[in-house]
Amino acid sequence: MTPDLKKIYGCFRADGTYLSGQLFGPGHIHDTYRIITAEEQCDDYILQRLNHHVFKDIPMLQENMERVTAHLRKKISAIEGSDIRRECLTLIPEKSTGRSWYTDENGDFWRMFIFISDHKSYERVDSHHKAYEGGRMIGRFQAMLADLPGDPLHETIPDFHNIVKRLETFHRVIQKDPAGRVSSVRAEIDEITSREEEMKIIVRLGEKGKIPMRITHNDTKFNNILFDSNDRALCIIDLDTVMPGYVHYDFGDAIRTGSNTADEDSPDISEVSMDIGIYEAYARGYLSEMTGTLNDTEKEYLAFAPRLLTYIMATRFLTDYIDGDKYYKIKYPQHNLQRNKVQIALLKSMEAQHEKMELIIKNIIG
Ligand code: ADP
Ligand code: GN1
Ligand code: MG
Repeated sequence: MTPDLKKIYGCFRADGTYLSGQLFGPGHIHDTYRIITAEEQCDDYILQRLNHHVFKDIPMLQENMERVTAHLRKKISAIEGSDIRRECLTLIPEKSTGRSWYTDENGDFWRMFIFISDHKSYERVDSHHKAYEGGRMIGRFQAMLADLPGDPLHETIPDFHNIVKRLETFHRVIQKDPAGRVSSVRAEIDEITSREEEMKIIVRLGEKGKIPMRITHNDTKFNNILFDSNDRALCIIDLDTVMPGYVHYDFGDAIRTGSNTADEDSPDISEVSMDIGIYEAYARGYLSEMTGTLNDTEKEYLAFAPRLLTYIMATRFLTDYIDGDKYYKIKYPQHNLQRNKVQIALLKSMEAQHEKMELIIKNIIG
C-alpha cells in the first residue's frame, strides 16, 4: 500500500504545496519517493522511508548524516561559484521537533532532502571523462571529510566491509541452509571459498597498522554520484554508510560498479567484464585529489581493491540468496543468485587484468 505521502510531507518544514509523489530511483535499501511541489519556484523533494532492518539505529544514523552534511556544506560553500542546493544533500527538519527525521504511527522512520534538480545518474560509465569525474569527486569527498571535528562517526552498520566477518556470516548461513538452497549452489560457494585467504589482506594490513582508518563513504556505487547536464560530477549522495573505513573500500566499489561492461543485474554474464580504460580514468581522477594523502601501503593495494569489493558483493549476494532473500530488494526469485554470478564473472575479468591494473597505478603515481 502506498503510504500517505502528502501527510508525511506535511510533517516537514518544506516550502511548496504537495502536488504528487512517486517511487523514484534504483536504490536497493530504502523506499525513495520524489515529491513534486505545485509552485514552479519551489524545490521538489526526496522523501525516504528508511530501512530500519538494515540500519538498526536511525537516530544514530541521522546524527552522522547531520554532521557530515554540515561539514561538507561549509567546505563546498567556500568554493567560488558553488551551488550548495545541488552540490550537497540538504536535510529538511521535521516541523514539531526540528529533528532530521520523522516517525510515523507504524514506527517507520522518514527523512527528506531537497531534490537535486537537473541531475543525471548512471549505473555504469560509458566515457573516460565521467570516470575521471567520478574518481575526482570521491577523492575530494574523502579529502573534505579528513578534518571532520568531534568524535569518530558512528558505525551505522558494524563491520560493513569486513570480509572476515562477512565470511563468518556466509558459513553460518550455509550451515543453517534456511531456504534449502545450498545443494543447488555448490559451484558458486566454491568460487567464494577458494579465494577466502587472499581477500583478508586489507583487514590484516589494518590490524597491523599499515593502513589507517579514514572517513570513507563505503557505498561508492556509481549511481550514488549525481552528474550535471554537462556530465560534471555534481553531488555525492547516499551518505548512510559514511563512517570509518579504508580508502580501498571506496576506490574498489566505484570500479566494481563503474567499469563493468554490463549492469550489476545483467541477465547475461557473457557481457560482463572490467573495462580497463574506465579503471584508468577513474584512478587518475581519484589520485588527482588523494596522491599526497595516501601512504605507500595504501597506494600499493589500490589495484587490488576492486577485486576485494567485487568479492565482498559476490559473497553478500550469495549469502542473501542462501538465506532466503532477506536483505536486498529482489524482482524475481533467482535475482540475488544472478547478481552473485555477475560479480564472479567481473572478478575473473579483474583477475585476468590485475598486472595491468597495478602498472596503471604505478604510472599515475610516477
Ligand atoms: P538507497 O540506499 O536505497 O540506494 P539512496 O539514498 O541512494 O537510497 O536514494 C535512492 C535514489 O534516489 C538514488 O539512487 C537517486 O537516484 C535518488 N536520490 C536520492 N537522493 C536524491 C536527491 N537529494 N536528489 C535527487 N535524487 C536523489
Ligand atoms: C546497496 O543502497 P544502495 O542500493 O546504493 C548496498 C551496497 C551494495 C549495493 C549493491 C547499505 O547499495 O552495500 O554494494 O546495494 N547498501 C547497503 O547494489 O547494504
Ligand atoms: Mg543508493
